[in-house]
Order: sequence, then C-alpha cells, then structure tokens
Amino acid sequence: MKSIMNAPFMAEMIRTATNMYAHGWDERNGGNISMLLDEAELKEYLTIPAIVRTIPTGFTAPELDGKLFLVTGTGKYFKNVQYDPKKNLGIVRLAENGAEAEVLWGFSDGGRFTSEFPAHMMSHAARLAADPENRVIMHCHPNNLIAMTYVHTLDEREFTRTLWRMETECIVVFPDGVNVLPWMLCGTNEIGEATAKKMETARLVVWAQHGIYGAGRDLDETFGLIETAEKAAEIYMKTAHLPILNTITDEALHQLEARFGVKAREGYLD
Ligand code: 2HA
Ligand code: ZN
Repeated sequence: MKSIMNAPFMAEMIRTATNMYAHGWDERNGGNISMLLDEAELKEYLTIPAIVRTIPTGFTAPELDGKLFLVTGTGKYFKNVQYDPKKNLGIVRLAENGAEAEVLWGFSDGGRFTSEFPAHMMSHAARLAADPENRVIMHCHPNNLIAMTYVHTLDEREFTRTLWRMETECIVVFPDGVNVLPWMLCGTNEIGEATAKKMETARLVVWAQHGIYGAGRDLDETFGLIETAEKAAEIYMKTAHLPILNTITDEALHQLEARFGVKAREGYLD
C-alpha cells in the first residue's frame, strides 16, 4: 500500500488550498473544496472500505451513492492544510443514498466535513449530469467578486456581460457565464439546492455578499475559472466609478467566439 501523502490528488489538494489562501480568497476558515476521487486510484493508498466513523449528512443524493470525495474540514483554515493535511482534510464515501458519509481517512481530530457539504454534494450531482468528467467543486471568498455584488445588479445576464467585457479572456474561459444567487443563509440544504440548480447551466455561481462556487474537471481548471472571474471583477471595481471611454463590444465578443470555438450562453450577446 502506497502512502496517501504521496498521492497526486493529495499533493494537488494541498497545493490548491495553499494557493487559494495566498490569493486572499480564504480568510480564517473561509472556503471549502471537494474533489471526486477514483476508487481504483484510491485503492492504491487506502483499504476500502475501512470505515473510521459514519456522519449523517442531513440530505439525500442517490446519484452520489458510493462515491468518494476528498473534502476540506469544517472550521479548518486553508492556511493550515499544508501543515496537517490529515486533520484539515478528510476522505468520505457517501452511503445510504447520500444520507450518510463514511469517513475513510482524515478529520483526525474528530472533526467533520465542511458546513457547506450539502451545497458541494448537490452541486457535484448537478455538474456530473451536465459533464460526466466534472470532479471538483470549490467555494471561496474573493474580494472583488464580493465587492461587485454590492454595486452591480445581480441580474445574471448583466453580471455575466459586465465580466466578459472586463478582460478579453473571460468569454473564452466561461462562455456559459456566471449565475448569481441573492444573499441566502449559508450552510443549509436550501442554499445547497439553489446552488445546484444554478450549476445546471453554469460552472460559476456567485453568492451575493458572500463568495463564489466554481466547478471543473480538476483543481487547476476550477481554480483558473475563479481566478479569471475574480480578475475581471477586480478590473470592474477599478473602473466602474471612472468615465468609461472604451470597452469590448458585442461584435468583438462574437469574434472571440469564432476565433476560440466557444459558444456564448444563448441570448447573452446582442
Ligand atoms: O466557513 O466559507 O460558507 C466556510 C465557508 C462558509
Ligand atoms: Zn463561504
């Protein structure tokens, strides 16, 4: 049996959490990540099943029954993941139609998965239906995206169009746009269900006055998605109060679609 600390998925998870903290997206215990693991790969590192303990999830997700996730712990700081992965992260397998999470590794201080576990798991189910290759759900608190939700309309088409115009790459990186939820109480099944619904049509879901959710096939792709949206929001926050003399036109956005072989969300371009 190989040491799980040498597993590529573990190294990537630690690197990503560390990098997210360095970007200022995950103050204190802010943010959470979950990544779907491949059972055959995990078996090189863990005996499955070897259940340490079982935690009720408070929801059901039959689509995810038996699936394995590497996930950040509740109350844990991204800053500290690299120093004690086994305490700050855990590997769980969903059982009983998703109503139970079997801890197979980690949460070594008796902890449990992120308080946003419902939003993560429901989002995994929604994204897997849209893209069977989806592996990662990532939540964090990027400054400029949050700031933008105080001063910009939350209309999804308008929010998306503004971000697309802030940087040439945006429409190429997220042609499906950005969906937006109004402020809601976090950590609940209700925000989980609402987030998952929004994940059916886009890989980015902004939580107004809170942060963002991203989905992707791996940690790098998901990080890059949020990074690009956050950069666009930063440019918006740097320029929104100034006289705008130039912009990226819809004609230019259509050119980008053609050049990069992407299709903008239906009805989002004039
Ligand atoms: O505390 O980010 O949304 C973790 C969070 C809650
Ligand atoms: Zn949060």
